[in-house]
Parts: sequence; structure tokens; C-alpha cells
Amino acid sequence: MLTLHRHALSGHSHRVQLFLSLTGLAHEIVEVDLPNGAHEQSDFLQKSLFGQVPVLEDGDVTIADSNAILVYLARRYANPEWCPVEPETAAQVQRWLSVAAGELKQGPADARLVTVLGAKLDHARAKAIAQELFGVLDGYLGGRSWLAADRPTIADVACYTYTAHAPEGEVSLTPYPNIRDWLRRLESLDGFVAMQPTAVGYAA
Ligand SMILES: N[C@@H](CCC(=O)N[C@@H](CS)C(=O)NCC(=O)O)C(=O)O
Repeated sequence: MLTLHRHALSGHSHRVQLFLSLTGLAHEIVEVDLPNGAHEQSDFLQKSLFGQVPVLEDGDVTIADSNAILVYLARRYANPEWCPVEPETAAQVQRWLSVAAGELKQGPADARLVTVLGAKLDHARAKAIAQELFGVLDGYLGGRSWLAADRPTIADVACYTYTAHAPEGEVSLTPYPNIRDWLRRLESLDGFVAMQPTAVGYAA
């Protein structure tokens, strides 16, 4: 049985839950009590070096980091098209995993951390990074349906949650119609599961 250790408001956790659901992989969910520091306890640190959710346990295998978990699940259990091995497409997937860990984290994810969880981060800077990212992304998605291939891959899954929930961090998606179309395409896939909203949705 696959076990996902997560927090319900963590977009990094949600991207894994989303992929488990899209691929129909049976799993159980264990809630990690971040507000009370469960992630800083030694038993959890043995699973997650940096004390972060999500963590996936698969028998004797323990993987931390959302993007690493997506790669693991796709390679081990899913249709190979979720994580292509053809070099050029694989590079495109990796490019967007890097965006998910880079600009998407520093922009919309951090902006939401400020508004939803009261994180002491520079909200104005995070919003500016988000707007720059979304401007580029909207142009890129103007001529294509998915980020890395002609079908959905783990790149789309990795970039979905913090984009869809950007309005919770006061980053509007109204100026980005191609992004909103892409979000809707992903939401129409069999097995899509939403992360619980905390404030406003993106549909405008
Ligand atoms: N690179 C990690 C980042 C995960 C991350 O930032 N998790 C947050 C919740 S969204 C967390 O556990 N924060 C607790 C902490 O860092 O103390 C991933 O992709 O999984």
C-alpha cells in the first residue's frame, strides 16, 4: 500500500495526491500536524531530511519531495507517457519540474503562504514573481494544450496546484485566459481531485 504523508493545505502535497488519483493508484493518507511541529520530530525527519511534506512510503521505499515522488510513481506504476523517456520530451518535463520548484514556489506558492498561513515573507516580491511567471506561461500556453508534450505529463501535475490556487495569495488569474483553459483541461481529466480551497477560486 502506498502511504502519502501530507498536510491538507500544502500544494506540494496536493500535486502528489492529484497524481495518485489521476493514475488510480490505491493509497492511504496520513495527515502531518505541521502547526504543532510533527514534521520536526525525529521520526518524521527520518522520512524527510528537510522536515517537509509530502513524503511517500511504498513498502521499504521512502521518498521525500513532491517532484521526486511524481517521477517515482510515474516510472514505477503509471503509463510511461506521464513521464516520457525520449530525451527531448524528458528534458521538457524536467524543465517544468524546475519551474515548479523555482518560480512557482517563489511566486504564487509564497504569496499564498503569506495570506493563508501568515508566513513572514515578502508578499510584494512573491506577487511580482508570480505575475512575471504567469505572463510567460500564458503566452507559452497560447499555442499548446499541455506543458511538455502533446498529452498531460507530470509537468502539468507539478505546476497545477499553486497555479490554480494563486488567487488565494492575491495573484489574480483573470489576465491569463490560456492558463485558465489549461487548468480546466487538467481538471477535466478522469480522477482529478481538487485541493480544498481556502479563499477565492480562479474562475473569473
Ligand atoms: N521541495 C519540496 C518542498 C516541500 C515544502 O515546501 N513543504 C512545505 C509544505 S507546502 C513544508 O513541509 N513546510 C514545513 C517546513 O518547511 O518547515 C517538495 O517539492 O516537496
